[in-house]
Amino acid sequence: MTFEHPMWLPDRALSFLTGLPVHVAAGDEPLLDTVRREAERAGAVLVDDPIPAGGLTVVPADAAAGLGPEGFELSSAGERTTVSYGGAHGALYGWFQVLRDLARGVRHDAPARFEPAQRLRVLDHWDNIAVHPVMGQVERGYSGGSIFYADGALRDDLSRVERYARLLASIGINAVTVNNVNVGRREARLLSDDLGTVERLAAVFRPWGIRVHLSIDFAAPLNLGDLDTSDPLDGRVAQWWADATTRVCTRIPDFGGYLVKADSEGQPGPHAYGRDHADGANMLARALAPHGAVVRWRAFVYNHRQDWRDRSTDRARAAYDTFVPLDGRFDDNVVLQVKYGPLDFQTREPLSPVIPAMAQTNVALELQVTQEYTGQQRHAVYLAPQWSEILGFRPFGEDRPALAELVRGGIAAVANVGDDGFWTGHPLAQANLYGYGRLAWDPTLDPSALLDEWIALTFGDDAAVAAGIHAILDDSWRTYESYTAPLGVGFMVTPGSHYGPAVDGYEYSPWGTYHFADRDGIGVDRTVATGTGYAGQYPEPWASRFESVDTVPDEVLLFFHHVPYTHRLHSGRTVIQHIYDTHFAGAARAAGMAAEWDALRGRVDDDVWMPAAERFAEQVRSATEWRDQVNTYFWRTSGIADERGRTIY
Ligand code: GCW
Repeated sequence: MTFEHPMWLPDRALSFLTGLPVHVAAGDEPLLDTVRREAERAGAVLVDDPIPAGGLTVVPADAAAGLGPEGFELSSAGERTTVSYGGAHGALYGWFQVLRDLARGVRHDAPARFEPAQRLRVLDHWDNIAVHPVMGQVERGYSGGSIFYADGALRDDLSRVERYARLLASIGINAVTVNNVNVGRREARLLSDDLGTVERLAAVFRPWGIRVHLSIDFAAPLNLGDLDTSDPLDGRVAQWWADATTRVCTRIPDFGGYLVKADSEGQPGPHAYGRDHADGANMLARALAPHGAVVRWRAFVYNHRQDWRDRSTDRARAAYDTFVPLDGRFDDNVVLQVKYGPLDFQTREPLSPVIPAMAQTNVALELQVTQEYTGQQRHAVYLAPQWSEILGFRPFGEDRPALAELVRGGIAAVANVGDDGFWTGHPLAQANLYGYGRLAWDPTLDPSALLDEWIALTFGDDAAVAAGIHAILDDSWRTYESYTAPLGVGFMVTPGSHYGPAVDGYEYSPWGTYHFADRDGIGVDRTVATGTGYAGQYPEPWASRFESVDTVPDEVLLFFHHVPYTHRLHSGRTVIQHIYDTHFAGAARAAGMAAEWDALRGRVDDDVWMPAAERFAEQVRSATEWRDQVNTYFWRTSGIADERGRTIY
């Protein structure tokens, strides 16, 4: 590969520091060395004592300031800016905050305090070492191959991984999982004879304050050929994991922990031995605890072999039914990792009821930065507004805590980076990685302001470019929603690839994702009164709000209710007219976005403009296809014409 885009950290961001005196407190913490190297790279003048009157000073904060190990305070007085850090991680994060501020002309005359809301801010890579016959090198990856692995092994040259680590540190990410949660036989060996791969990756991430995590095969004691069982309550199995974990942590003392997809979509788990998820998770947790590491156990568990004729099973209920009875049984270093919605990373879902229900468990929220169901990095879809809505949702009512305050186990997301020259396929998909890191640090940040921050750091200060890209991306998630599955009904994608429309693609499948459209109406009755009872998994006031068609928010109406096409939304439109109107408007808006990008030709570098322009053309084609298939399907099914007489096929 010849071309590599610098993302939001081009060297011009550093040039603000060229020639400036920088003082970094004495101390041999490796992360302070990283800050010193950053300063040298910027061409700053490193000075010891005395602390210079101008420039930048990076020093430990007074204990009285009460900063955590990753926190820092910034203040400017005259020509001097001071970073006071709680621990060396804070020094590194403070450094990058200074870069952001300098690039954007922000000053903190009154001291500003920065502290991450979550201790764990992790990106999970679904990268395989051996190329998977269907999923390829990266499962649900839309940015080329893996940045870690090629030709069946770890890459020899890890310099790109190092640049990636720096980018992640600059947005506050402090952990990375280096392999897919679907663990193949080859990848299972990362725990045994190929531990050297993990060790090398950990060495690259370490100077950037990033701990490495590993997805493990729950049946490894069996599959790696050492035992005839992987029963978590069998003493030999527990000992096997304790030994394996000690080996890992001896070679990687700052090892972060295991990520486990168990008894889910064919992955092995404790159920084979009649054990439950707490038995499985605690067994691993006990192996990890002496080393200060965690096990993240995924709550994405459901029956993926459902008979579509079976109306008594509701996939949306599965995680709650499985895990809530286990609340209180998980060890302290177990983190239950829950996808934001009860189904699967759809463009619009109600928030998973598991999160508010498990008060005695460390729950982590799982988001998807890779755009599996949101345009696969061919459509420009800025997801920070979705995440911000999720994080700000108040499950117990308006005057009670937001979701971000209920989550104590951290924030995780599936990564969107590969070996492609832009890192993220679509050049504008970089905004999602940036937005994720910043929101994981501070969930109260405004996504629209974050977008401007990212644009300024990435594209410089041409006001027309800034305004143009802002206009394209700011509302792009809602635009995508408007030309795809309507009103929270979900899953109208092509089976397998999950790209492009197939209204009935999953209707008669075993995956439990149905919309039940017929000539009279559409949607899934998940009420307590007449449906699957899912609405009752929420606390009040939401259980009642979702239960009634009168109070359910329009955007999730069809997730909770089966209604006639003539049902009138709060917006005043009927469901059928809403489908037509949003699909015409959405496809038109996609064309508008492409035109706005066109207008930036010559203002944005050609090597960025061109590949994005190709993707905008694909987005317009695909949005038109979505519009026509969805509108045609519902016109033919309902027989109700568009009030405005537009073309439907
Ligand atoms: O979203 C679905 C994906 C699978 C994925 C699974 C999961 C890793 O289609 O490819 O498998 O979720 O989250 O485990």
